[in-house]
Amino acid sequence: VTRQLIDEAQQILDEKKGELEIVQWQSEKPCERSWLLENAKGATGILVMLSDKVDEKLLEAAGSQLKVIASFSVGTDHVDRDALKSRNIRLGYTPTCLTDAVADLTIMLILMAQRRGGESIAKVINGEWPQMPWHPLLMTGPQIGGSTVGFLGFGRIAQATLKRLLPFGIKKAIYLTSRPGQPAKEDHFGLVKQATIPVEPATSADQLAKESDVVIVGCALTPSTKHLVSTDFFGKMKKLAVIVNIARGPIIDTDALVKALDEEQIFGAALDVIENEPNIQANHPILKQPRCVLVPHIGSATIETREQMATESVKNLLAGLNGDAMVNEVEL
Ligand code: 8YV
Repeated sequence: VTRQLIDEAQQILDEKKGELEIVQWQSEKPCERSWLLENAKGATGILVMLSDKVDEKLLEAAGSQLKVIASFSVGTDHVDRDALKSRNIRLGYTPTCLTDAVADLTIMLILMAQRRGGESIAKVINGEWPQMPWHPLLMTGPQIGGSTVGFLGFGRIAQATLKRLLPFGIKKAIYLTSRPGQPAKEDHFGLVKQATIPVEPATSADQLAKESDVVIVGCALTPSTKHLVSTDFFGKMKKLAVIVNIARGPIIDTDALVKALDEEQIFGAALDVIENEPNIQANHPILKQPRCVLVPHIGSATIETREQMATESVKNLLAGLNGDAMVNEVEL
């Protein structure tokens, strides 16, 4: 178990101590790879986080008795699924319990980007407020009502975000999935078929970039979505458009984003994730962009959600060990 857990989750695990030998990373710092490789040896189950790469090397280190990986996440890009499949190892994850928390944060980020939240807070903290001139357009940004919102990826979190956006009076939603131009396969809240505004599949990333006032990056990170948003994409976006990333950092090319902001090709950005997180150098140009808000991957960070993620991960781990049904299992 590569983290310390909380409350119910830790309790369920501790109650198993008579039956199972449990080896758990004890520090609040992220688990070290060398510790994981060493302690995985002989394990039948491993509970991991996003920063723990589950690859051939780890599976080799663990040995052929390994039955289950339980991930404390909805995303599984840190896991080599093919390697698990070929070894008949099951994979548990937590895809549903964090939907609301991440969708809530997405709303915060959209408003931060449109209403210049980061820039505003900085002005107050830097003591600039008393000197600020006043004119009608001071600190103004585009309004959320009336926006066309483009979703790159239209799964549960994106659809929960759309549900929250409807009362703001957005005009239209468009989305791109791995099947461009096709309606989303799953309609989690009945909005694909029956929203009060047009909700339409985009035929390409270009179309989505051109039409959207707000772009929400909410797709999985795969070889085909890495740098899906790069110079070309930014070049097609509207000057007053904003982009929000609540998925995975590498979907947006950070250098291209810095350039787009520098050259005022877009209005602003708000990111929960970024390439090479959490190791962002203090002098990274993105941190100097007043129109970019960056928060440290807190999408799922509500007390309720994190408790549930922890509990579900432990339940998935134990179910995998016992050959029982998991709360949520990835079909490999
Ligand atoms: C992290 C996430 O799991 O679930 C995901 O895919 O990106 C997050 O919810 C969480 O921050 C714990 O590291």
